[in-house]
Amino acid sequence: YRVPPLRQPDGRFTNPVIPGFHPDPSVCRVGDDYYLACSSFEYFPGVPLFHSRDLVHWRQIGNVLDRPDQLRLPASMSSSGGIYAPTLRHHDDRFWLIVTNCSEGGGNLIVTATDPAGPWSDPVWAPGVPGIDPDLVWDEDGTCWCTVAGVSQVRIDPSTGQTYGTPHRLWSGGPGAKAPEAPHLYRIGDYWYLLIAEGGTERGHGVSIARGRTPQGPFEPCPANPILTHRGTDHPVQNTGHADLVQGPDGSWWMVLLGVRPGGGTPGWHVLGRETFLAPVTWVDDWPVVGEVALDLPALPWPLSPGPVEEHRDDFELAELRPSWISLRDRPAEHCTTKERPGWLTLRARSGSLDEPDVVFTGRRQQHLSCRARTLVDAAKGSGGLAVRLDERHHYAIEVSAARVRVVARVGSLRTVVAEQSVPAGPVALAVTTTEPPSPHGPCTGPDVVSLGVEQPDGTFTELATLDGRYLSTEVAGGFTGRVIGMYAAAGTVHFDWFDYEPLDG
Ligand code: 6LW
Repeated sequence: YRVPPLRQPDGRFTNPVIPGFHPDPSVCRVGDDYYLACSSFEYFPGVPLFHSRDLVHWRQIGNVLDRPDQLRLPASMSSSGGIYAPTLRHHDDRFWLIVTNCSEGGGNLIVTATDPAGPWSDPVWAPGVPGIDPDLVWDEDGTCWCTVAGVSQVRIDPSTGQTYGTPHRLWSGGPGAKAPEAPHLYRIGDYWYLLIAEGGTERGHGVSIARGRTPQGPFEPCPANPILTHRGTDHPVQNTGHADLVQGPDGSWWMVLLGVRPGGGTPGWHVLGRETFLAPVTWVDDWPVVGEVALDLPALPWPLSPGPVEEHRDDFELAELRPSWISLRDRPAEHCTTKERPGWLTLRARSGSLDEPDVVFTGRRQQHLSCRARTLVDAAKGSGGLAVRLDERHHYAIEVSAARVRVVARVGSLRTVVAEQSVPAGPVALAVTTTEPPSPHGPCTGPDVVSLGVEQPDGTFTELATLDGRYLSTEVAGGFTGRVIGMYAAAGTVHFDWFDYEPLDG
């Protein structure tokens, strides 16, 4: 399923190419096909996997970690734990993905597949890998090197996870820059290139590069470092970093990277998480030069492959949920299933409210600044509803319980019922709309307005609350994720007949 990139009248495309909470992109090309993986943190299944033929239209074809024996996240885990920063590569007719499960009982793990849509193998654990953001690269004689944030490196047998020797420091990035991380190593022409992110994943984020004659270095930093950063600028895309390189169908070079789109005046709040952008790369004196991370990409000189567009409505008629659905922490059938009441999604509560890190919640990433989500909920045997979730401490929800509907807002340590009214017995249609505020300038304007309400049986909408979206932004909440809009069960068993997600901004 894919969200179409916006196409301008002159044929240009809109960045981000994968909107919404899709950070830490890692890309690989196999013939005419491109595959891209992202981080997924506290959600299950983990590591969304996308396919493209043109680098701008990406369709999610699965999730790499979609079985409990590949991904276990502890009940005590808080948001922004879990799965960080994969590297996806193709070698020896197989896809290899290495990633860190940062929660208790986790570590670095490697999975492989012949078809990236799955199934992926059981994990091989690599306890000798000395950090997060692991990268895999093979040199000419088949030796595999694993490079991690820091930046250090160890030799590894990726089929067993066994490492050899002591980790060896390769580079610490630019002088004074914090958090050298997200390394990727490539053999391009006569050099080995070590691409990293530095400056932290917030406004100071950037991309730097060094080159050497062997994968173990020594590495010479590029005199133009950082080769990409938007720090200190008023560019509409901020926090640019955590990149990976790939060649386009015509042999030109491109970078995928994460960036955010802050809105709402100064200082700016981003609400969709870190998104995947595309930028052109040229080479000067054997160093990469990154073009603008433009909101409008130039028309591309190769054929485009748009593919099918995601339907707005999911009727829950299929036995398996679409790959874009993500559940908090896990998805056992006793808590989340379409098989109990055919044509409905059934959620059975386990731990109460959205304030809990393991509330039963299944949603999809908010991918548009303006959008509308609706669902028809039958809460005759429980309570639950529709939520915009950033984390367990930041969410707005509209909940049905005992023929009453309530809007609940949680912001940090504050929790309040904002509105409440009775509803007729029977299923209730709930709706959430996010829209950009009328005036995007001035310090008092938030990035968006979130309105929550109910639809009456005659189709008219009753708005119960309108809330400032800034409190569900990463600048307020911190963390590494973005908004997810979805259904949850706070008590008992709750059924959802359908769920609509409709972009309103294009
Ligand atoms: C990731 C690090 C980063 O491990 O954020 O932006 C961390 N970069 O490389 C979590 O996504």
